Amino acid sequence: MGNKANIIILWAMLVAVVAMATHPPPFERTKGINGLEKLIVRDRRGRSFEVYLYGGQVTSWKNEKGDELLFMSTKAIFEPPTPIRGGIPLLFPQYSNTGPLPSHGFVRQRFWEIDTNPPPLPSHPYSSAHVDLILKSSDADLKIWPNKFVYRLRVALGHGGDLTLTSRVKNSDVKPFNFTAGLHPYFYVSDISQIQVEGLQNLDYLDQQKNRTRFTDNAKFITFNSQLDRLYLRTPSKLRIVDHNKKKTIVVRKEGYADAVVWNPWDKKVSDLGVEDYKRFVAVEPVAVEKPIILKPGQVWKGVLQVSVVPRT
Ligand code: TA6
Repeated sequence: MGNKANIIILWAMLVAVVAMATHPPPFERTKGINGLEKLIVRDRRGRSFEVYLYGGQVTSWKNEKGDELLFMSTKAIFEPPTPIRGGIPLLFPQYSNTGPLPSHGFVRQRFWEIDTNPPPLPSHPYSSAHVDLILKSSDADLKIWPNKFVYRLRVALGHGGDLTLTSRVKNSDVKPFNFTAGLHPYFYVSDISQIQVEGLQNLDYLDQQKNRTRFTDNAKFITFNSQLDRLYLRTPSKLRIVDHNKKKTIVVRKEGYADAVVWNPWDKKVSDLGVEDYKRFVAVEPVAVEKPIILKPGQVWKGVLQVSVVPRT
C-alpha cells in the first residue's frame, strides 16, 4: 500500500474517533415496569443509566462491571401519581412538606418529555453519553403553583463513569417567583451501619425529626445506628460517603444547591420501603432550602449534582 492510501486510512480513523467523541451514542427508548416508558443510556465501556419519563427519574446507574450504584426500594410503586421510591427523585418547587404543595413538590409525579433542542451546556460538553428531558408547567400545575416554569434536566455519563444531573429552571412567567428544590439520591451501600458521611463537620443543621431545631455538628463524620434526618446549612460542594465493606467512596459534588440533607429512616415505617431496605441505602441530597431561589422573568437557575465512585482512601 502506498503512502497516500495509508494517509487516507489514518485520516478516516481520525474522523471516526472524533465523531465518536463528539456524538454520544443514542439512547434506547423502551417500556419499564407497568409499561412506563424509560430511556436506557449506555456508553462504550458498558456503563449505563436508566431514566423514567415519569418523574424524570433516574432509577439505575451501573458501572462497567454491571454493579448497581443506586438503590431502589423492594416495594417501590411504579404507578402514577405515587412517586418512585429509589434512584434519584427530583424535588421542585418545594423541598419536603413545609409548604402548601405535596411533599417535595410535584415534578417527580409528572410525565417528562425528551428535550430535542436543549440550549448548550458550556460547563459539561464532554459527556460520553447523555439524555435531555424537559417539563413545562401545565394548566393543572398552575392551579396549585401559579408560576410558569420550564425545567430542563440533562443526565450524563462522564468519561470516568461519573453521573451528572444538571437541572436548569427557567422563569417563563411575567413575574418573579421563588422556590426550594433538590435531588434525593438513594445511594446503594453495602450496610448502613458500616458507612460514614464526611464533609459536614462543624456545620449547623436543622434536625428534621425535631421540628427543625438548629444544632451544630461537631462529629468528624456521620455514622448511622438509628433514624437520621438532618438538613445541613451552607455546606461545602464536596461530600463523601465511605463504604468500608466495599472499600469504596462515593464522591458527591454539587453546584447551585447551598444545603444538603442526610437521611436514613432506619426502622421508621415507610409504606413503600421493605422492612430491611434501610440497611442498603443512604440519601445524601443536594438541596436549596434555607434561602429559596428567586428568579426574575426570563432568568434561569442551574443546579448540578455529580457523583463518582473511587477506591476508599
Ligand atoms: O429529604 C429527607 C426527607 O424529607 C425525609 O424527611 C423523608 O421522610 C424523606 O425525605 C422521604 O420523603 P418522601 O416524600 O419521598 O416520602
